[in-house]
Amino acid sequence: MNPTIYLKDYKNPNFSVKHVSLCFELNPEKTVVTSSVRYERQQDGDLLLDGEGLALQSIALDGNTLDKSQYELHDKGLTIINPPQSFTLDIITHINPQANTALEGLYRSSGNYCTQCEAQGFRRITYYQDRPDVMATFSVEIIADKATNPVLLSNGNPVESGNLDDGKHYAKWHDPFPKPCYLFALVAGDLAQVEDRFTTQSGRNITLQIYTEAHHIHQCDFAMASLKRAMAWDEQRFGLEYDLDLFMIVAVDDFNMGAMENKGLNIFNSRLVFASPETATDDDYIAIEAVIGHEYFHNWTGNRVTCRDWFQLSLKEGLTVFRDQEFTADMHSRAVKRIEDVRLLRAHQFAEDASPMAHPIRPASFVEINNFYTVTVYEKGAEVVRLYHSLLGEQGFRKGMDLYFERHDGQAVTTEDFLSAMADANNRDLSQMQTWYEQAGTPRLKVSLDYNKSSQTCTLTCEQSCPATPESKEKKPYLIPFKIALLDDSGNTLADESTLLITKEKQSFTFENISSQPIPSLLRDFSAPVLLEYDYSDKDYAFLMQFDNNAFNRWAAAQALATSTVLSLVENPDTSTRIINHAFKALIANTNLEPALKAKALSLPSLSDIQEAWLNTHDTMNPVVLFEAKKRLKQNLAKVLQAEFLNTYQAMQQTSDDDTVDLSDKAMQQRKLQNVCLSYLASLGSDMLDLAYDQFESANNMTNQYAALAALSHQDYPQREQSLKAFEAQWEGEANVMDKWFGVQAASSLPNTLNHIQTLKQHPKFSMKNPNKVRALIGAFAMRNPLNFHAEDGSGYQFIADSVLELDKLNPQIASRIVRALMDWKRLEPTRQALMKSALERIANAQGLSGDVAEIVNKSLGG
Ligand code: 7ML
Ligand code: ZN
Repeated sequence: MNPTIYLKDYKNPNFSVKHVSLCFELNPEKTVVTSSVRYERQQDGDLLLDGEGLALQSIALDGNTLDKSQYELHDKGLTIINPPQSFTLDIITHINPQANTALEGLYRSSGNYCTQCEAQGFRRITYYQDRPDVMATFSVEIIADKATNPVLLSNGNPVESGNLDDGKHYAKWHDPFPKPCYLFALVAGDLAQVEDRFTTQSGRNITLQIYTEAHHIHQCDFAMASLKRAMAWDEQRFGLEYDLDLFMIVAVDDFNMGAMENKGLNIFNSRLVFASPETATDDDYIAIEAVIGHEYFHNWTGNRVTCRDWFQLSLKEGLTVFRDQEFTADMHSRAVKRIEDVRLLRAHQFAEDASPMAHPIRPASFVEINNFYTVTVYEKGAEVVRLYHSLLGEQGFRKGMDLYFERHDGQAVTTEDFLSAMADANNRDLSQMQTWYEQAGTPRLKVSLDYNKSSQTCTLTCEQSCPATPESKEKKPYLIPFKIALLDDSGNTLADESTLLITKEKQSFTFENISSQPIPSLLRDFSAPVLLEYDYSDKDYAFLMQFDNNAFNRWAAAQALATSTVLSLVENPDTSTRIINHAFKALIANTNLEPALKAKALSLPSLSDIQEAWLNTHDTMNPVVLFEAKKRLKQNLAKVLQAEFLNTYQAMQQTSDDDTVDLSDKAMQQRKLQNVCLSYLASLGSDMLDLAYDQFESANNMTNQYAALAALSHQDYPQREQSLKAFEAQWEGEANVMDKWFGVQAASSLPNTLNHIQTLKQHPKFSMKNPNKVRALIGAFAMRNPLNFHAEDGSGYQFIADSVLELDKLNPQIASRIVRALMDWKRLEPTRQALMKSALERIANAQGLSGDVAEIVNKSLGG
């Protein structure tokens, strides 16, 4: 087992770096990396260089080859023993990009070279102090065969290029901004490009380029347009301008994550770049714009101001997610965006916070940092940044951001530095915000209302608590901005919207001149990442669904009503669904609601949401029972409201004479609602499936084609096979579309799905070495197929265990993502609990397990 690393043990590096010169002689199996680094002593001690999987060729200090007694070589790095005050270290290493299936460091994707260095990939390229608080300027020379690698890219500005002997050529790059090595990037290969330009608010001209394989270059226009919108938005909203003259994006097929913000040279998973209406869904379009924004925004929140150490990851990620959320909200519907973000948080982050992997947004310890790129660090981290925004307002938040950059540009800092900038810029004491960084677990906010008719006063009493989590049992109270309003029984406000500041464990707020018994609208816009507990009846939810003048809360009420109904159905299958039937009927009939909001409110809560709600009052659960109850509610609503769904389905259908696809927000919203209706209707089976089949046949865009295929995928329907075959034949040449094809089959609730997945693993387009394929087939089975994953014989768990063991040898990061599906065995009913635990134990006992997987497995098994 690898050692645990603690935040409290942080020490400054012994040496700072002035400048790094790198030279790469690229070769698939033996790339020669020459590094020349100027070091300066900052404090006593040896120079500790990280390095993994490197073949050391030579090492020289100020030109003199080091004697074996002057350094120590071990499997995690190299120690230079007591070197002088300042010196230059020259090191030559050999690496093998072709054999690199972990996709960390320098590797090959579709015959091209690319890198991924965050968090600790640079140590797989050369020996270096691989830590973000070591910042330096970089010069890079790349030498490669010209015919196979006409394009040679690195960070910063191109300096020089030319031809060499033997059909080789070279390019030199210089990045003038000091950066940590995790932002280093290199790309080489046979790539096409599109180019555009952007003029900054101060009048500087920036060249923008997107690179990818030639046959995809026509699918990069939307990404380019998104980039320009992101650049303009960051200037308008935050006054932040781009700093180099060149900004490049490269799209590759083999990538562990979504994308990476390397200085001046962002590298993207191709699924987050390529878009055409035939191949990308509307959701894909919105995601591409958001991620292009996210990586671009990192240039200031991450690159210009970076993290002192990896415990501070949320400093850059929480803040940058907040910024990309605001970007999308400003470009599209703010309410829809808020709903989507909260849905994601509640479905995945709340579950993580209740799991053995629960950790604060700033963890106090870790074994493998790659395991902490989590929904907690990212999404809860963004919620915590949003708390400052709620507390300080847009202007106060902006003042805090300005001071943060004024103080820390060019530095590697901590979350405390961010907190201080926000507090100092606004003359506020925000010290209680620190609790959000230090404690894990989702806070509970229990609220009760007391109305006094004679005094016309209403008192809200709020009690906060937080369940015990691995890092601590005792919890300090949080600072919670609690946005509320009080409504009368026709939806008029009795007390206008206000934000109550909760600071204590228990606190009361009294409102005057309240003329009738109010219905409270609580936690508006989800003003804090807490679990609200208030004793609403189903009738209250139905009322709020219709009359709350906060759009987010109307959605939240619909979700709560559906969850409450599902839980009642579990307890008693004969429970009346009259209230939700009526409420949904009124919802569909409401002509004032934009279609996307209607679609959101009609979408039933995720199973994960329902599970969390169930576990609020039970120790264990049977996911299959919860799934079946949700399915029954869906079918029941579809049956009762069939005419309404059908009418709306037809009303939302768009026709165009020339077969062009309308990508306006309005058209996207209509497709959203159309396909939510289709999903309800298809749940009824039989002739309703013809509707889906017709849509599949006639669709001219991926949104409708995919939604129809997904609707068919769960049904034993004569044309199901035929549709899947047609889709495969149409899209076998488009890797990212094939991922949808794999995914839709892996998520199918039909019996025998697991056998089918075994067959699909042999499909020529499937590869265990490609993370997108693994996520599409194996990830989808574990995450989006509760019925088959939780099969009563344990076959689903064993399949995931087999897959994890196979993957761990190729790509530990991906194996470690998949293994989390087995982590929550303690929450299952006894039979499944034992089966899942034994699958996990089989992994734990395997030889040569990676540190990545071992950390998750050990935490889950309580080691
Ligand atoms: C977040 C990323 C990583 C890991 C991208 C890798 C990143 C680290 C990188 C929001 C949108 C798209 C991708 C990600 C994400 C997990 C998620 N620095 O920029 O954060
Ligand atoms: Zn990021």
